[in-house]
Amino acid sequence: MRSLLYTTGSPFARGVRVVLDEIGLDYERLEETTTPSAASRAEWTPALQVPTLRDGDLTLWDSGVIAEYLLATYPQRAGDDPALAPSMWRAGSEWQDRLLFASIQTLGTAATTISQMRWSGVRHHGNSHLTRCAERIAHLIGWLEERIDRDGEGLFGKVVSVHDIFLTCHLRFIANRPLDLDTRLAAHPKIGALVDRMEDRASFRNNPVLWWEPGITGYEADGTPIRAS
Ligand SMILES: N[C@@H](CCC(=O)N[C@@H](CS)C(=O)NCC(=O)O)C(=O)O
Repeated sequence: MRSLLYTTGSPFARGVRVVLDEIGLDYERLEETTTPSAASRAEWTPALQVPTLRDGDLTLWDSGVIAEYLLATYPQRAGDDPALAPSMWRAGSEWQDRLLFASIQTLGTAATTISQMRWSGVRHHGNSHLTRCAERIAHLIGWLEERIDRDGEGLFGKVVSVHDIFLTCHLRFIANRPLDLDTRLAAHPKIGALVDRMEDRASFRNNPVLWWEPGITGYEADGTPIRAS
């Protein structure tokens, strides 16, 4: 059986869950709402991070590796029109596509670092490393905006790419937490339109991003946060 270990809020895990839906693959959902002990995570991965996928005898972690494996192993597509691209790297622009994806994941890491530190009591405004993370996000968004040709189209044009999926997950993660981070999507209309179009796909609606702040311990079936009393 295929299984995915993930936390409710992880944007990296949301990207993998969306890819699984776009391909139409069923899997056991091992969802965690809190971070378990290191020993428990280490049973899955020495990185102690989610998402981690088990598919038969194979255990994979790191969302980009998992997404590349899924696209390469399962050629079928069950998503909306336009369907998910056949691979993460287009013939003739492999290095540009790899650079794009690495930059999107760098944006995600900057956002989750700011988030993790916020819950440890360190806000980005008062910390030089986290301020640089926020500046990195702003610069990457500006750079990515230049890599989209038309409003609403993705980084691969009309085709839906894993890049579009992960960029949307990272930006919506930022929007759904009280991080004091403004992604200024009004000033980046092509990315703004792309995010709106992606969130409208069934694969995104099936894997919603939920509001989270300290004290939220779970969710009602409709996504309403449950707060510790
Ligand atoms: N490079 C990893 C990053 C994954 C990551 O940062 N996961 C976070 C959740 S968003 C995590 O597991 N954090 C728990 C921890 O660091 O202990 C990937 O792409 O999968």
